[in-house]
Amino acid sequence: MKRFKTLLLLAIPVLALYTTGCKPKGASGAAATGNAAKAYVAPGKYDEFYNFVSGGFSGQMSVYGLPSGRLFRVIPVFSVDPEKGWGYSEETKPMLMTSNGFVPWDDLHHISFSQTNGEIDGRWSFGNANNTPRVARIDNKTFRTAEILELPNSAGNHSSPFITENSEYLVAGTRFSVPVGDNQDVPIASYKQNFKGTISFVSIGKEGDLDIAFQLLLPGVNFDLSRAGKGPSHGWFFFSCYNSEQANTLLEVNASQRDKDFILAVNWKKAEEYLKAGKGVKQQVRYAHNKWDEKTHTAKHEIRTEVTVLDPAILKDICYFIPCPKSPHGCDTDPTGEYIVGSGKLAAVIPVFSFTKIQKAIADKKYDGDFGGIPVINYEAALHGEVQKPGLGPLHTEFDANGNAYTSFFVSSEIVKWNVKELKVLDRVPTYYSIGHLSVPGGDTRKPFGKYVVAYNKITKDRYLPTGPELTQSAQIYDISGDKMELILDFPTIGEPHYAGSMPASLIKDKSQKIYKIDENNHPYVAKGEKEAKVVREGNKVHVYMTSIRSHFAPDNIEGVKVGDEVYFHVTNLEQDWDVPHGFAVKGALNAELLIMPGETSTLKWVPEKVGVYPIYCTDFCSALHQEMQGYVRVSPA
Ligand code: CUK
Ligand code: CUA
Repeated sequence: MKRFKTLLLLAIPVLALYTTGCKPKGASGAAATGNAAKAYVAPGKYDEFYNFVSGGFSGQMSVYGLPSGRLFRVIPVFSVDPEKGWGYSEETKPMLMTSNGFVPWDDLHHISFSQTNGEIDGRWSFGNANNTPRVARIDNKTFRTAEILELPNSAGNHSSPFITENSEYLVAGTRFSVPVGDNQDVPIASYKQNFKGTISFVSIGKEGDLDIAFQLLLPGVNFDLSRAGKGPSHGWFFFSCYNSEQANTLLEVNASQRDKDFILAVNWKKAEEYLKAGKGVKQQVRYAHNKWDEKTHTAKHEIRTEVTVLDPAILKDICYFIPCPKSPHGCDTDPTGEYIVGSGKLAAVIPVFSFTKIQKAIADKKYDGDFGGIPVINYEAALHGEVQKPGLGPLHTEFDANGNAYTSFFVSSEIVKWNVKELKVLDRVPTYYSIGHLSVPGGDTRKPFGKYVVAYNKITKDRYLPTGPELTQSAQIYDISGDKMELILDFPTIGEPHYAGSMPASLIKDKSQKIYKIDENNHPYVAKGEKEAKVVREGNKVHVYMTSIRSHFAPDNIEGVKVGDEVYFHVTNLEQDWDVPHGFAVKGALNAELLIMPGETSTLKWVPEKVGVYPIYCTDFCSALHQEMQGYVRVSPA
């Protein structure tokens, strides 16, 4: 408690800096030193990296160019997006189904990429839904969310998605511990007895398919962040966890009493052995699995009903706790796989653990008792060393290819570069302001590309033209190719950015999908040419098989629709050229637009409530005659 107070006191001058609006030295450094040229990508030229950024409470993922900071695309993931019809078209609605029904929003914090041999391979990106626990896989060919899997026995999927070095698993730890099993109606104050945390190991198939292989049942704590082991530590996972006090209210007095919380080390290869040996317990639970089908251009939603749970308090050699100073947040493994960096938000040092020492401590049973039946490894026995006085409020760490680490400091608002082996601080640079995550291209893999570190900030304050009470969220790019980090660009982001990842453009750009072949379109309501355009009535359902091509719809005048009918506009875009989507909207429809990619079919459902003649039109400027791309629907009395 005392230590915490001192830290707070230290933090006050730094915080005061923000509230007085005084600019720290170097705030306009980029322009002054001409560093902006390093972020300059000439018009018509491509960026070197794709930068995928979490959209925080927007629930989406956005894609930027690095180093230009130019926004290329917002990929709708967990939230509806009327601009793209995501969650509005009949084809995409199933993607947002959960065991609780249709959920139109979530909170996406972390990004990860598929890997082969510990290197980014460019196939897929993954994101987490923090609120209604889910994980998503994005197909990097189409920049579209291809799969969403709900996680049962989880409450707040913050600690996710983290990928093993050959994409064997996507791993997800629950943020909130909750009662697990049949009896959910227990007093909140019975946290210690009844609340459990879980970690889900989701297998990733050859085609990317997500499937819960097993879950680990753990004592009630909050899992925060995690990284897979790599190289020598492949087969292990490391999670930060806080609230080892097991308090059910996280006021400082409760949850930050302890001098140390934990890092949880998980031997998942061992867990696999137990699973094979039939030591798992099957549990009946309901969770959604939603998958996009490229052939029918439609998502399928199913409810799955079973998971297998392993209990590491009984199966002794899967899990180990390692003490870690004060409210660990980030937990990162370096490119060699030997060092594990813990970042206590309220700690004054950065502890670095050694995988070799952890193994030895386990072999020699250097334990300080147990926590919920899981051994607690002695701190010193696992420790490689501590970085002394690095800054205030360490959060997250990324790495370059030269043995250096870059840690974000929320409270002192800076990035600190330090040497992993020697634990020596090498450089520090201010961020504007209060950085959360940071990201080096490949900086969480065995092969970091270095070059840049991007800061994702929590407070924007005076960096942009005022826009009312809230300013844009913001990121900053620093050149790290020299000894000194240099700020080269500020750029705004969508939603609150948490983690982000970057990969060389060469991994994706030539594989990027340009069109869908109309001959291969197996949508049940496709019209492969204007000759197939038609209106079919089935009871009170009206199916309009519609085509769109520059610059008309067929049919474009529709009659015979009655008030209260369910009208389905199945619009097929006949175009076979890159970047020629057509849009579709109906006046007054309680829905969004459709944006239909070349060769694809999308469906808008409309139940007209009033007699009238309703205009329809294409929303996406597609040719000189785009404005002529229109029509009418006549609605007659029922
Ligand atoms: S958290 Cu946002 S700053 Cu959700 Cu990864 Cu650390
Ligand atoms: Cu089609 Cu505008």
